[in-house]
Amino acid sequence: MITMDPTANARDERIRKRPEDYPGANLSNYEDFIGKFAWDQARALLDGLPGGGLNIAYEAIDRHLKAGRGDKLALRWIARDAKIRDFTYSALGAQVNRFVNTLAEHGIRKGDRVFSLLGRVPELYFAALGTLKNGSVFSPLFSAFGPEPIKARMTIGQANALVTTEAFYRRKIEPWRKELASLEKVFLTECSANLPPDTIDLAAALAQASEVCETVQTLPEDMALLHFTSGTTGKPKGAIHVHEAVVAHNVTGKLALDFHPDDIFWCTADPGWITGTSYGIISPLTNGVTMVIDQAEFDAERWYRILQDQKVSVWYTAPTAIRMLMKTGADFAKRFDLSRLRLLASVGEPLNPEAVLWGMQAFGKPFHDNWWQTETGGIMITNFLAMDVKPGSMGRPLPGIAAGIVEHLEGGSVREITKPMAMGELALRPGWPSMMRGYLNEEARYKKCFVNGWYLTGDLAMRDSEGYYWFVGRADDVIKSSGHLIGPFEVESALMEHKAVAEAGVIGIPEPTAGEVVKAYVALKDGFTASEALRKELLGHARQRLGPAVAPKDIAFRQNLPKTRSGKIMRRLLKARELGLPEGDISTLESEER
Ligand code: 6R9
Repeated sequence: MITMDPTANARDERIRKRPEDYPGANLSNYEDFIGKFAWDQARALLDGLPGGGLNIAYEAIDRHLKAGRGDKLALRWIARDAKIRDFTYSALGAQVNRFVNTLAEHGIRKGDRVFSLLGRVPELYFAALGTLKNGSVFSPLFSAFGPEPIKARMTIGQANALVTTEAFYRRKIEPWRKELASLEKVFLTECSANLPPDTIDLAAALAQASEVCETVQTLPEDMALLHFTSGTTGKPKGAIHVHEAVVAHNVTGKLALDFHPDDIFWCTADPGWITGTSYGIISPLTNGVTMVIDQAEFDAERWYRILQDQKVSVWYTAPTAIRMLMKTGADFAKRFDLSRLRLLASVGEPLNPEAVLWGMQAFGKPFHDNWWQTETGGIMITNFLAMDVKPGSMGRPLPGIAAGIVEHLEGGSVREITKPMAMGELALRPGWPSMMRGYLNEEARYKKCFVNGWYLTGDLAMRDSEGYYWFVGRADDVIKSSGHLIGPFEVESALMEHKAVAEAGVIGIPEPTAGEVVKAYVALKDGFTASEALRKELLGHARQRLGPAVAPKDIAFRQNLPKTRSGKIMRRLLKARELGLPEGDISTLESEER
């Protein structure tokens, strides 16, 4: 039985675990395990390619086929209408091979960049694994992006091929396709009889392709994945991940998500964001578990039914979804048989202590928060199954990961602070296999992340005397809304394209369910007057260009926006004013703006 200590105060509160709460856990004694762990052991858990080299797709599928595990269910896909399509490891492998042969037939080779813009449909999974097996670089885009974020990412990434639906293509790609000379091949799903010019019907191509192929020889340091992320300023950054990352994807699945061969795993994240790729595709497959994929969007009853009917044992979700479930009450959860659930995990945004504790009421188990980033490629800090959970804490570092809290010193250097509960920037000692190898074509931005041998995460945090980490906030202006990372600059740029907008400043406003929502402040050009009609027009303009996942939910007009003397909009001040917080140091504010 998991018990809670009701006498403890918030920070000391803990959900105690006893050995019967984690029978057979892969990591049962943290200190002991940490002392013995080495990345070479993790490497040895994988096969590597025959003849040398390493390839993520080979470890995810072919290795299991070779070992006679081809009949095991790899992927159960639940369509929006609740119909089910099952793929064993060998059936999935056959589809992946068809995709590889299709790419090869169309001249897409090793190192070429293949983007996807798809909902959670089986073709997305064939494309991800097939691209990797072909030695090409896979870059998944979130299907709720509008044309601008898509164009920006495909241009930075110099896309050679794209897999998308005909409808997305017509609406989000075709209008600007000619501007991207590198984009040679466009594969379409859900095609009409009237295929747009210069595109390929993917279903027809797959049907003709052979089910047999060899893995293209890739080396551990060959580029495999390009995941876009956002910073405070400038364009989105393409974080480069290599095939070697699979070493971390695989072992963190065992250690943080406690994967065992019989597990049925559901990662609710979309592969358009890194959680949905690292843990929604690669980690479960390399660990040989069965994964469930739901095409539909969040719906409390549907989700409980999936957990029950699919006998999900390990569930990886996000705070926004947990908070939406909380709204429907713990009693609702109890109507379902959720007895197979043995590990509940959460990532992507701060998980409030109430949500951890609500897990106890609804499921008899806490949510296990964990922390990582697009840049780190895999889970870095987690509440392990076999360890007491402190509600509100992100947990402790994974074996092989050295974390610290650092303070910034004059002159640009940093120093570790070891005093318990002192706030500073969360930093990691680089060197684990899934660490990004760069931001594509952005050497300076990449280099800026490393100071005095630390990788600086951009998050503020504290560490307590037992080594548990506590999230405090972002050190920059990046926004996390429903677990999706949004760069304010990208939103501001889209607003600035409207003829009425002179300046735009974009911030995240706290919101109880989504964590934060995007809000924009706009100053108009001379000759334009603020009105409700114009506000609606701007909201529509942003939504059409950026898509619903990124566009602001609210826009407010201002005469001027607060700026520094060098002309940068002070988002921090916009936020302080919005929230009625102290304005802090405003010495750099341009005088006429005060
Ligand atoms: C995996 C992923 C990374 C940023 C990260 C931090 C926030 C992630 C968190 C968390 C509080 C947690 N974040 N996990 N904040 N508690 N458990 O989400 O990657 O989209 O790159 O976002 O998300 O701010 O720096 P990514």
